[in-house]
Amino acid sequence: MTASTAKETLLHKGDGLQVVVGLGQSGLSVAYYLAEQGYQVAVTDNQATPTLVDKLPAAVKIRQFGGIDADLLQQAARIIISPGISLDNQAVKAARESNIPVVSDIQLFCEACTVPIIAITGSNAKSTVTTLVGQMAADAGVNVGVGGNIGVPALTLLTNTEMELAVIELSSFQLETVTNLNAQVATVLNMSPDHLDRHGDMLGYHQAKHRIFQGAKSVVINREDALTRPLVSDNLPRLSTGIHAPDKGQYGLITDTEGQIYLARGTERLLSADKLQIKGRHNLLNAQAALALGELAGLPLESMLSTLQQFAGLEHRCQYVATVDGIDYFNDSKGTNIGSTMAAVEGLGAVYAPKDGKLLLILGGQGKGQQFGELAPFINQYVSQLLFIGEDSRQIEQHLRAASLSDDVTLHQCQTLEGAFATIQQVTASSLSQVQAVLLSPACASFDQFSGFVERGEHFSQLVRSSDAVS
Ligand code: UMA
Ligand code: ADP
Repeated sequence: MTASTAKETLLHKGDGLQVVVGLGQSGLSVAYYLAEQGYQVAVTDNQATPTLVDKLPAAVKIRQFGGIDADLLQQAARIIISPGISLDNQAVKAARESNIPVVSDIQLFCEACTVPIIAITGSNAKSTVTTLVGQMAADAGVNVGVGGNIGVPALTLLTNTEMELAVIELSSFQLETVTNLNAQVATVLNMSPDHLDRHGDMLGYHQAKHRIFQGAKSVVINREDALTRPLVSDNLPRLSTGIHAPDKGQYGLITDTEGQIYLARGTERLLSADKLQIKGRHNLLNAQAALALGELAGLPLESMLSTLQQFAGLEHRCQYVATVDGIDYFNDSKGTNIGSTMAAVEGLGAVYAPKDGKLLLILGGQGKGQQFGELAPFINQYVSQLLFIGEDSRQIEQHLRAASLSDDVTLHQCQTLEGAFATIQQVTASSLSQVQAVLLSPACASFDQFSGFVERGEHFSQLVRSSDAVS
């Protein structure tokens, strides 16, 4: 349909037009949801032929592609914006200046959802904790819907009329247009710089994330990360997590005289850490967060502890791939910001350091405005070989050099994963190499070279498996 025929249609149909901006997964779910509710719906997208266009319901007749249609937006009663599109988009900005409300699919979801919502955000660990809590609920016999940023548009959960609980992973992009989410339990798991190219600075990112607490009935916070605390929530039930021994009624870790670590609630030892399949200090925090969220949603402790022991973690998150010529390979392609890469380097580095082993770390991709110098202390401690790939690799190298990277760390510009594997062969052939593990934890988005972190991780694992002598 051309712009002029679209306008004619609008003139005929009058007010109440709902304009969906972006026809990705969330835009499609919104189009379906609103069309079913009887709204007049229009869709616009930058792409000339969005891949999901054939899936649009026939009732959605106004389709403006090849650019976000500013005129169409001016005629909207409400704009439902996809998370991948910035509020700074010219057409969207103009519509906001005309006082047209702009919301995300999550706003529609929370207004329609009649069951308790567990809402989870954070810079890292969202998908791990969301999956874990969803599994805890399912194992406890609760009819649970799991969705949001994790890849299942939240609105699609509403088609399950038997749903008793919704567990929703939320990104800062989804949250920046949400008001009064009214979650049963809300949490910001952790805060480290990410998406600063979209939010401008940490303050903007923090403000977006903290919208998750609006109307929350209870909250879970991370004691060691002040940025996870809601600014106003004085009288709300609250549970906290942390790496130190917990106060009464809170979650934390207790270490016994033999060095054995336990997940604990107050003085009660709940589970020995070695009973968990997910490893590393960060995963002990994730386990606590899941228990705390589940507790505030009324899930039984015994059942949650049983789920915890069965949970093997998610692909592309510090996932062991194989051992080749005595070197272990780990795929942490989901390490898309410096916070996650710090956790991976620290977690795995601590495993190899007692054996005098070092990591070979592959970094790079799209840097999203982060300050990579913050990684330098972790790299100096645990990494001997640093390989760069992707479009921001030179800038990342500059940041690290300016942040006093140790002379003991050797740097290689490799451009691609194939280039990185050629370098890995040379480096590990040297008898002087201390490398005992190769870690892909790029601290960057992948979209310069891949369709996403999954494709990047699969490509890495494929290259590992096609290396000679996989043992
Ligand atoms: N588009 C434009 N103009 C733009 C940008 C995009 O027209 O400037 C169009 C594209 O042409 C495309 C559509 O918008 O047709 C894509 O929309 P989208 O980028 O919002 O993606 P969706 O397919 O709707 O997926 C979104 C989330 N994507 C993003 O936030 C970028 C998915 O999270 C989420 O799983 C899905 O909704 C369901 O809720 C992905 C993600 O990468 C996994 N999230 C980021 C992250 O985790 O770091 C925030
Ligand atoms: P998200 O959905 O927030 O991206 P994921 O569970 O997919 O979170 O994990 C993303 C990355 O963060 C992975 O590299 C993972 O190893 C790392 N990670 C997991 N838990 C934590 C944590 N508590 N702190 C820092 N990084 C973490």
